[in-house]
Amino acid sequence: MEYKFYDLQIKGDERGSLTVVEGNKDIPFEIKRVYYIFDTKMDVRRGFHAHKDLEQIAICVSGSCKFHLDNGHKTAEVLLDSPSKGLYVGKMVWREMYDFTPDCVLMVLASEHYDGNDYIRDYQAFQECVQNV
Ligand code: T46
Repeated sequence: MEYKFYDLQIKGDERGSLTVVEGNKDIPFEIKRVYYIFDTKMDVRRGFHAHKDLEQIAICVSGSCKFHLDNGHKTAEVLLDSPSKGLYVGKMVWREMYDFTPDCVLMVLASEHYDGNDYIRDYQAFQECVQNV
């Protein structure tokens, strides 16, 4: 399964906390895009796709949410509940995000610019791709 956690260093002092992520240093790719998901309504499930080439690191900078990950052979349920916890999700992993808390801000660092053609949104098509590898 192409996922793993990165422990992001917290630089805390009497004023509070600061976490930094540097591309190609703290994480294994150059950061080309940042987006964040917030104000997610209760019981909403998002995602429902895999990426052909994109690699990403997801960080809950506030609140928490869960990821359902699936590589076509194995699945995993993963909790993101700390701004110092980065979830790496590699290519060809089906993802669904759920159980967003009302204060959840899910920030995602991406290895590529946005490209709608990189998405596989049909689960059957995803299964066929990963079974043929
Ligand atoms: C992912 C999970 C974790 C853009 O125009 N540019 C962007 O960079 C992104 C990410 C999205 N969009 C547009 C496309 C849709 O019209 O924003 C709208 C919502 O995107 P989407 O339905 O793909 O959102 P999620 O939450 O299903 O998935 C997102 C990312 O798209 C995806 O890469 O891995 O978060």
